Amino acid sequence: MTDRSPLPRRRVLQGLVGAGTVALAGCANLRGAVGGEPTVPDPRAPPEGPADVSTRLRAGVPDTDSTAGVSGSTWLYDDTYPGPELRVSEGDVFEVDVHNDLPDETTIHWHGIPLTNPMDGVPNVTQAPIDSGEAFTYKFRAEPAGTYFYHSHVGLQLDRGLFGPLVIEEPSPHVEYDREFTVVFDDYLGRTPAPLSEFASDGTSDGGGTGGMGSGGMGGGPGGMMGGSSFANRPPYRALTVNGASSESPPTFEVDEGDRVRFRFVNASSATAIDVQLAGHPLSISHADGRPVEPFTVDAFGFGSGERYDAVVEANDPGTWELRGTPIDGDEPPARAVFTYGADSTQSPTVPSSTGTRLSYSNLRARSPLDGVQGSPDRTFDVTLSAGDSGQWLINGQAYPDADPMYISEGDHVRINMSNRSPVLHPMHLHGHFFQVGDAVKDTVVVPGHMGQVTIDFVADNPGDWFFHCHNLYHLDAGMARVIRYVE
Ligand SMILES: [Cu+2]
Repeated sequence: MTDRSPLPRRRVLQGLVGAGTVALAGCANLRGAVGGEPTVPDPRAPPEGPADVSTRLRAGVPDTDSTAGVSGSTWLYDDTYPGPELRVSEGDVFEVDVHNDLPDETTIHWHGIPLTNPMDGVPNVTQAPIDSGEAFTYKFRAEPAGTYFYHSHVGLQLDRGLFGPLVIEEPSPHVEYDREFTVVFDDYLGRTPAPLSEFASDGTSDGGGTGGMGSGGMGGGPGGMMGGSSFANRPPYRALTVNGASSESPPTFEVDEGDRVRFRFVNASSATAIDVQLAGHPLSISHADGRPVEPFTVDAFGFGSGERYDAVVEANDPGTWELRGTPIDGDEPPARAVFTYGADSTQSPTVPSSTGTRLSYSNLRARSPLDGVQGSPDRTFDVTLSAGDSGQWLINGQAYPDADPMYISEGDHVRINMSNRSPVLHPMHLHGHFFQVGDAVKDTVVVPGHMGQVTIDFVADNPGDWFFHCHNLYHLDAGMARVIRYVE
């Protein structure tokens, strides 16, 4: 059975919950009738009636606490980094009261969950942003089961620390395990995020680094220099963290010999693809982006911002082992955690070897492939991902918001062929839908640099305006996004 095994998540501050009044912001219909625009169907309505599970989150600015490694530029949910893990059972109606104590407007996006459009949390696309001092109630049915995360979708707020894991528990997992841990990777900025052009001009060192995803991997390509700036891909990060801890103070996952341990890995970073490896232990990949796959055993996997993998590990070789998250496109020290059983947990952990098998998307076989994506698509979009001349990131030559919607209709089998004309990888994320990519079902997929090509297929079964974008926050902020709009 599962074990909620709370991690030693560092509570950076025991802050008081803000005492603001609850003012529910109305969720305006922002589509409206516009002359010349096609008619848009109504989105599905959020669930009615009482919620099965209710909680609240406070988005706020913690006091500066240098010992905890946060600065005034770090903004958090409930003063924790990452935000609190939310857990519900599959099928529950889940309600979250979000109180905005930030000096800026905000929203929350429930990454990967195909909920109703008004609850999707994209400012000025699915809802009016929540003003400073105001509140908004998100309500949705928690399905399907899986490992997800939630985060701000306003500007560069995600890179201030406004994210947390969300687990929807399945009633009967297809893999057996004795306990589980959620493992959230992040690139910790520790300063106020800004467009990459501003980092480039302030002379801070760091930046890209190089590093491929290796043969058979999913990413590929150097992650650094672009368009004359070494900061075109990612800002200068202070550290990579796992569950909020830097490599100097790694969290410890202590288990018993013989345990089968399920890890729920989340890449919540804003701009970093990460290679994950556990010394001495193969990883049996059981879920991709929350969706169950036929278990496939590898020594390592890479994942981009917004992707998740679950893996089961057998604790059958007592010792103290390092779980390592290495930046694929950065040169910060790896994020580290300690996995220990039947041994002295204070001894220096054995580090992963540099050799072994790596997961490729072609290894993933969804246990429940999508229905309705076989055969010829009803709509096909050929999408080119590229860099603009002055720091923008483009989809078919356009930088959002100066970009055309992609029109689809309910019931369509939609295909998007993506081709990457830039040298850096792009983790492309579709809101409101899972898509089929090869034999996998996912919501985020890495399109490798240097003419990497990826095709996704999905069924248009959730009317509304849905964001489709790069999950490198800095690429998103510089235009790499589109609205996919249902029309009649
Ligand atoms: Cu990108």
